[in-house]
Amino acid sequence: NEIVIIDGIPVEINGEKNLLQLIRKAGIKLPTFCYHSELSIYGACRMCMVENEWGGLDAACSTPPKGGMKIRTNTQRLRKYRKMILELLLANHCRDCTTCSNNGTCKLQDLAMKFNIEGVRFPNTKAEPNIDDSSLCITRDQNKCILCGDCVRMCNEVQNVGAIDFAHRGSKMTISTAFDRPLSSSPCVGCGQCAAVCPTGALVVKNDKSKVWEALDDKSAKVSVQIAPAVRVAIGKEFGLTGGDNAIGRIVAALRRMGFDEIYDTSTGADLTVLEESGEFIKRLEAGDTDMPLFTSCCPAWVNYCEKNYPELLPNVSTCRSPMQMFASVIKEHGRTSSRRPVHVAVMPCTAKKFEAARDEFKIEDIPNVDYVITTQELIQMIKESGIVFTDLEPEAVDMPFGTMTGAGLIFGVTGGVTEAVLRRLSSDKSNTSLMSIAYQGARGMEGVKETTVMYGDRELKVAIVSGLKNTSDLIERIKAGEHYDFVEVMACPGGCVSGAGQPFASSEEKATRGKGLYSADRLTNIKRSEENPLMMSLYNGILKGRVHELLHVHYAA
Ligand code: HC0
Ligand code: SF4
Repeated sequence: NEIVIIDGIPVEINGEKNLLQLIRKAGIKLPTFCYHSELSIYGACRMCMVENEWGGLDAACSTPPKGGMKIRTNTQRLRKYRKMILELLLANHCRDCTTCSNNGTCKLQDLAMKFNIEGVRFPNTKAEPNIDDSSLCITRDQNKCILCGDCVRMCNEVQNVGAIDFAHRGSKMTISTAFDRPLSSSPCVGCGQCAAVCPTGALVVKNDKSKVWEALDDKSAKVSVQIAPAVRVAIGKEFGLTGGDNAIGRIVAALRRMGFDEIYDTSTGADLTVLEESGEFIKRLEAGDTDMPLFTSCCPAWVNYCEKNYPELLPNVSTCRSPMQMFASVIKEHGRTSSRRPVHVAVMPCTAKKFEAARDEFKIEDIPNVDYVITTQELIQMIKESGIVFTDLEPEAVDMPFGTMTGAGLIFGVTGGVTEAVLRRLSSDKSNTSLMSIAYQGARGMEGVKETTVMYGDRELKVAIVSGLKNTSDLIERIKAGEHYDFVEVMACPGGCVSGAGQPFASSEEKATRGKGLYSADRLTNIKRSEENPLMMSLYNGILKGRVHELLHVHYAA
C-alpha cells in the first residue's frame, strides 16, 4: 500500500478518503469544528490545516491522501494559525462558559483550553443572546454559533428536512429558518441531530431537569420513571465505564437514591408494542390488504416527518403508540390507585420524545401520561448534581409489578431491533435455532437501509429497515414509484435510538458499540420473545381489559 509521511512517521493508506482520517489513524487528534465522518466535507473552519513539504497549507479534511506525500501537522506556523482562528471565533462569541448549558462539552471551550488561549487580541463584537425557545426539543442561541454549518448539513443531507440554512452574507451571515420563523413554526421535526453535531452551545437539547427535581421534592406526588433501552448502553462511558456496557442496574440504583418511587424499564412497554404491532400487521395481511406497507410508529420524529411531508401515508403508519406511551398509559392507570398524585418521568435518548409526550393525543384531562421527558445527558447531569458516585453503586433491579421484560424489548433501541422483535413474534418456530436464524436475517447492523425477505406461512414478506430521514424519504419515493414492501421500520436517527440526540456525543464506532451492547444484553435475558413475558397476560386480563384500543393505540390524523 502507499505511504504518507506524517510528522516523520510513515502511515499506510488503507481506504482513507482524506488526510484527516489518515492523521487520526496515526493517533494525532487534529482539531476540527466542521468535520463529521457522516456529513459532506465543508472545509470551512480551517483548523485541520497541515503543512506540505513545499511549505504550502492544505485543509486535511478536503485533501485526498496520496502515496509519497510528506506533511507536518504541528509546526510553529500551524499553531499560530490555529490560535488566530480560535481568537477570531472567541472575539464575537459569548464567553460566559460557566453558565452555558454546554459547559464542559463545548468544542470551542475545549480547543481554547488545549491551545492555551489566554487573551483575545481583537475587540469583542459579541451581540446579546438571541434565543429561540419555541421548540419543545431544542433551544437555539444564534450568538453562540460559529457558522461551521454542521447543523445545516445534518438537517439537509442526513435528515432531508431543511429546516435551517445559511442566511445573509459576509459578517451578517447567520444560520436561520426560512423567514427567520421560530423553529416551532418551521419544518423541524425535533430529531435533535443538529444539536448532536453542534460544537458549541448554539443548539442545545431542551432541559427539563428542574421540573423533575421539583416533582421529586413534592411530598404529595408519587413519581415513577421508565428508562429507554438505548440509555443503558450510552451512560457508562461518561462515568469512566466501558462504552456499550449495560448499566441499567446502576441507573436504577441512582434513580432510587434521587427519590423516584417506582422505577421501570421501557423494554416492558416495547413488549406490549410487539404484541400490538404484530397483531395489527397480521390483521392487515389476513384481510388481504393491498395497501401495504405498514410503517412502524414508535419514533416520534418520524411520525412528525410523515405528518408534515407525507400526510397521505398516515393510514399506513401503525396505530400503535410508542413503547414509551403504551407503558405510560399502563403506569398512569396503576398510579391512579395511589393516594398521592401520580407523576411519570421518562428517561430517553431522544429529543423528539419531549414533543411526543406533550402531544394532545397522549393527555388525559389535559395532563400528559408522561409528565416529563429527560434525556440521557440530563440524567447524567442529575446524577452528578446529586453527588452520586455512579461507579460505586451496586446495581439494582427495576420494580414490580411491571418489572419483567424480554430481550425483544431491549433491542428496540438499535436500528432493526423493532423488526427483529416482531419477527420473533411472527415466527411459528419457537426454537433457539429459529431465534438465531432470525438474528442473521439482515435486520442487524448500523447501515441506514436494510432489506430482507421473510416467510410468513407460504407468503414471502418484504421488509425494509431505514434510519435517517433522507434514507426514509428515498425509500418512500421508491414505494410511491411502485416498489412493494410489507413492513417498514423507521427510526429518524441514523443507527436508531442508540444515536439519539439526547445521548452523550459519540463517534459512529461508539454508536455501533452501543448497538452491540443491546444485543449482548438481549443474550443475557432468559426470555427473548415478547409473547412469553408473563406480565403481558396479567396486563391484558387486568388494566388493559376492554381498554386496549383506548390505552395502547392512537390515530394520527392528517
Ligand atoms: Fe427508543 Fe423506543 S426504542 S423509540 O429508540 O420503539 O427514544 O431507546 O424508548 O418509545 O422501547 C427512544 C430507545 C425508546 C420507545 C422503546 C421504541
Ligand atoms: Fe433539522 Fe432535526 Fe435540527 Fe429540527 S431538530 S432543525 S429537523 S436537524
